[in-house]
Amino acid sequence: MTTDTSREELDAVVVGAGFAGMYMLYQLRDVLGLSARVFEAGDDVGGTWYWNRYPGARCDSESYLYCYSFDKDLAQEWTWSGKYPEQPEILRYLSHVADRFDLRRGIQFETRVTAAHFREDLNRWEIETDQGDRVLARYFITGVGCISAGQVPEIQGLENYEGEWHHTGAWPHEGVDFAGKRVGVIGTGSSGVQAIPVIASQADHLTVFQRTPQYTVPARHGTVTPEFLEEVKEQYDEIFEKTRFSAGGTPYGEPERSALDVDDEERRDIYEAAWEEGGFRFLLTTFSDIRVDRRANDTAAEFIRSKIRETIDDPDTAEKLLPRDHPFGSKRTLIDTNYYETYNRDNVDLVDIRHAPIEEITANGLRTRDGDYELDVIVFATGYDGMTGAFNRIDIRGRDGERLREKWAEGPRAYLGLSPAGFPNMFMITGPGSPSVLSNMPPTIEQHVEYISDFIAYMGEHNFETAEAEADAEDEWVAHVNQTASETLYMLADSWYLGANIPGKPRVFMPYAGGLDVYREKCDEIAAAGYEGYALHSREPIEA
Ligand code: NA7
Repeated sequence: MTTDTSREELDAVVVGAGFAGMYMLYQLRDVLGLSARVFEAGDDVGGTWYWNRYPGARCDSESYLYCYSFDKDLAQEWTWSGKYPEQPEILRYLSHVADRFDLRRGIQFETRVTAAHFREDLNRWEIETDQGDRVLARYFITGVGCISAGQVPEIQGLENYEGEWHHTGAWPHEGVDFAGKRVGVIGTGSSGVQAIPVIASQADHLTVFQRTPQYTVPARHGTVTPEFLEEVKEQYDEIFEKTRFSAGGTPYGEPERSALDVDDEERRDIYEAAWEEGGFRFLLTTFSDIRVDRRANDTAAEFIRSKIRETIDDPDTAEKLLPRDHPFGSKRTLIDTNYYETYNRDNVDLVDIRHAPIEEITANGLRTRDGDYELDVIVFATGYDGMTGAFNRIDIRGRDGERLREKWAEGPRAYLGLSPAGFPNMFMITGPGSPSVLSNMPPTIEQHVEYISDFIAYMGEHNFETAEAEADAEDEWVAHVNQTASETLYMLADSWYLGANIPGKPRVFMPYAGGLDVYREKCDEIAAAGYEGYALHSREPIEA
């Protein structure tokens, strides 16, 4: 970075034009009246939903909850087509929001932020992009997404592969033609589980390479009607209020009964009903203890295993699909449409790469320890360098030139998962250490954006120049995040929540598992106490 100060100056720079960056821009520009610019790598809005165009890509939150709540008219005028919105529909929704609030005017597309350095001499962030932009901004705000840094595993030989290959998170806009082709999908997380049934229906042959069998619950799109989606609008005030003050960003309510306090028949009936209803409700509304008590969890896990055995015709395939090495819900719960049924198709094979790992990508396919597979297309549904990957791709430096990626070498650290100590006036929307991915995303994003916006307004009113998390407050928060996670079953799975999918990444549980409701309360208390835990410095030196 140069030291020239004659460059454009803005009140705020925001990185990313997904749900988070778009709403942040609206707050900064239209509510606070500040100058702000969003830098976005894609050529339009959408974030995750701009990049994830793989077949079957869909949201796992119910459509009427997967939207902004900040504008009543917006909520009333948009009508979803079904229970879970498909990627193109969410993109249309976000495009509609961008039009409605004239957001594109404040977004610079096809521009990646490469560096953000805090200039202590100016009390400003100096931001550089890959398009040669250099701007100064009082506030540096990230809306980079929790799962945006795609991860293609380093498998020997990929450079020699003569077929076509794609990562689900960087899918070609023109689509991929699978007709008549032999396709391999590596990975059976949310992306793989959504893509596999659709690819199977289009390809000549599909081979699925599975490392860890997962628990997946049917989505059941048919259980929501157009009438319901219209009716729900009349109750939006109440629904959004419940959502805001819920643990998981849904209005479903928390179950009170324990899975261990009912007899086998009643428990089975409750699971059956939730299985028929489909989706996250199976995890969230059946029993109070399946996420915290291993014995309770085992009852849900065994129920799902029984469903897998019932569904799969071939017992060997069923055996390979049975998840046994982690509790249900300890990895991200999956929601599917015809996932298990797909393995009954003649053109689909399942290969267990836990026992026979992939050794090499060859010119014509891939080789596992047990044999060769000829493939015309390889789909990497291999996930993301979650929570921290997108930050580490930017050269972010705070006070004394400290690099964020060095500060986070042993795991991410930030007060409230929002503000890293030593990085004044930096805010991370749904950053590591906040509820983020453990909640339905729009409410958790709105909570953060509104907190940041209120904080910035407060700073203006009180003539504060910088806000910086105090190291003690950060330490306490990080300890609290770790303590909260240790009381759950999340620690028992090798998940991306823990960074376990990335070789060499420190094993630290990154989201805050205490719930959006509890988190919101803490943030509100902190704000009411004059932003306790932050050192606030005035614009003018205070004379003694
Ligand atoms: P996920 O959930 O991280 O799933 C990635 C899948 O790829 C999972 O089955 C992994 O197996 C597998 N994987 C990852 N690396 C490898 C290697 N090196 N070899 C073989 N298999 C591998 O990513 P998704 O894109 O599906 O979902 C991300 C989030 O999007 C999801 O959680 C939702 O929040 C939406 P593993 O289980 O690690 O053994």
